[in-house]
Amino acid sequence: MTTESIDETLEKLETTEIYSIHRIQTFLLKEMHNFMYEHNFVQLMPILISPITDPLNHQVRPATIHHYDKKLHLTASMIFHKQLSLIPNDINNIYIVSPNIRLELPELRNSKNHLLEFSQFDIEIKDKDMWEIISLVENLLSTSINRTREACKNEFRHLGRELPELKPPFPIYSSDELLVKHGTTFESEMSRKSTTPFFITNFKREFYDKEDQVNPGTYRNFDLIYPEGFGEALSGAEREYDYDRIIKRMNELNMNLDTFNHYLEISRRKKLPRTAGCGIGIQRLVRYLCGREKISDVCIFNRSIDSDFIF
Ligand code: ASN
Repeated sequence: MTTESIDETLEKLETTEIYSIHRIQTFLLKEMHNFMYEHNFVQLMPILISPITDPLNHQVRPATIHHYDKKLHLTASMIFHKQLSLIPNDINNIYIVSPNIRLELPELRNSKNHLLEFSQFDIEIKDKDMWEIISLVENLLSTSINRTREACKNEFRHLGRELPELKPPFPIYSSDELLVKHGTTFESEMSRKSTTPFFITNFKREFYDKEDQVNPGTYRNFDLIYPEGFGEALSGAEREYDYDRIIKRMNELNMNLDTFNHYLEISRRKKLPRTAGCGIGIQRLVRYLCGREKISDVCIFNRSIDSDFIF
């Protein structure tokens, strides 16, 4: 654990750099909200405690609290609430700026792209496929980033960051193709070499990312990767919604079905809508825009995995 002293905390709070970073973040989020409003999205408020949360694709320490005799999880992502909120007939597009808690294990201690708590710009749409989400998110990010680049020239100058203009469409690769070509470190290697963000499709991960029925063993999901070595930006997918399919995927991953009994009951009653979506890590996005070394460099309050933070 790296201990953080009062002097170090004050030093960070007193730099003007952190204010330039947050001015950029403010403008960026304003543009992203405008985009969603213009595209008819309904904004939801975040949910912070729930009997179920995202099981994630990697192990984290449990983050739970108790209320009476009920055990509640702090939100790891709002994936299930996103799906459920699209049940009403007239609601088709939703998004949330959602705080997520992930008590990462020490293995990720040196990661420059992980925090114990972060926020994601989380999007879900009814009756759309992954290609439509890819095209929406590419449009959302390139429009908002290019406008921020123009509007925040002074802040970028102050940070010494020359952010290139984004020119969609971004390239799309599949993970199996990259694995053969570059080996297991394809993501970080391609991110370092690339000058444009790019998508990678087809990862085997959480049960809720849809398996391709035509090509079993392949998955209708994707990540967006930033260039210049900034790594993963977001993950997204079409979702499993059919009861039998969900049970099959949960069993493959040896999950405890009892934990999800109410969610499963909704899908058994055929109420879970067919949706697709993605979640953009906001601090990762700001780190890329501002060209900072570590994700904690863009946070006023440090939430690095091994930091013994005092505020
Ligand atoms: N928000 C992500 C998604 O929509 C899931 C996650 O953060 N684990 O796919």
